[in-house]
Amino acid sequence: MDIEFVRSRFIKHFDGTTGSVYASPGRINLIGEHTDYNGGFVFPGAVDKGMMAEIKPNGKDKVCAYSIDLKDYVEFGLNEEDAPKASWARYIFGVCREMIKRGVDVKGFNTAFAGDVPLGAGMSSSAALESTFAYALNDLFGDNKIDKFELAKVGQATEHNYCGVNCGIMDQFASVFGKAGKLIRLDCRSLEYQYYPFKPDGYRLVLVDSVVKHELASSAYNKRRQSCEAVVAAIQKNHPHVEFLRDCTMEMLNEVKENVSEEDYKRAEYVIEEIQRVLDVCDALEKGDYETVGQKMYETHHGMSKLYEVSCEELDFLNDIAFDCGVTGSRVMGGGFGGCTINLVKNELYETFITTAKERFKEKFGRSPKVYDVVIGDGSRKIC
Ligand code: GAF
Repeated sequence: MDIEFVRSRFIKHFDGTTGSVYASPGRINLIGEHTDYNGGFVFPGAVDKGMMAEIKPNGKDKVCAYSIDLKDYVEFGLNEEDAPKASWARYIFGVCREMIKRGVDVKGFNTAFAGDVPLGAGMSSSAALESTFAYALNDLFGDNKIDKFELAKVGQATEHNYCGVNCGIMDQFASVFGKAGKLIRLDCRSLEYQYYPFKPDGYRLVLVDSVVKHELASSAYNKRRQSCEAVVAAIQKNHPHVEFLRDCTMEMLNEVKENVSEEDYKRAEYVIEEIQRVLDVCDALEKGDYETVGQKMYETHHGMSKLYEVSCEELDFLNDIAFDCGVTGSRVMGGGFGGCTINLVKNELYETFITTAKERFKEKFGRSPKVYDVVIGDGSRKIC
């Protein structure tokens, strides 16, 4: 993301002066989908693409926000009843409100922002936006008294309270805590985390974007979470210590098979298996065993498609192409219902895979998928 680009738009749109510039990244996730809100493990990393905002206190009691990419301008006050209608502005409004709730004396400001993380690709552009503003408001109005864990929670609470998505903590955590060249193994219950160097010798990590974004993805996402909670409630009757699906075994799930719907059973089966897969992949990565990493990725795709049912025709097709081309690992990434597959590809297969994926996808769906090479980058920061 080019700072001069954002700065020039800020100057042009406002009073000709400059403010401070902040940035936060989107994320990839090697493995561990829909495990975060089940108290499980995830294995994400920040990317070198994200959101950047120039911000300057304006001495007024309102926020004046300009989305450079959408060429849209919104003003809003800082009280609860001032929530803007534009969905992009609700992210900024939500972050302001959540910071105020945590005792930060947020005042009015001008801001212009832009992003280079692809929208709707499952790379979490919304978390990048939330983290950028949480980090900035903490610096500008909060003497940096809010710690990084809480900044991630501010973004998550924004999704819950202002955007209608009951997401887990993975995206915001990866955006705030990202480190160049490192994946993060995160325990989503305790928020204990470890950085894993990620430089797979002889392989490339590449995203293939189906450019599909399904309507109703948020309500379908929330419904998945409800299914998991329903199963936990059933298991708790026999096992009161159980807090999340993370605490459940397949034996426990089978004990309540007759008491939960077939659909909820499948959802829980996927989550229990997926949490174990994250741990297996971490072990495999430590041994440099990329074949196992790849095999687990395919298993995740199968589970997301057949049990959790968050894949779609286009993503299943891309996964099949990867398999046919001999790609080591491939799966749908992020919440699902569209977006990208993440692929672990041997260097020598890269060109063949990308060419084949583009050709076959175009033949079937009449348009080309987009391709992004993954570079693992740094988390939230002040640029200047
Ligand atoms: C979305 C959510 F925001 C995350 O919290 C996570 O649940 C992910 O979907 C699926 O793993 O990105």
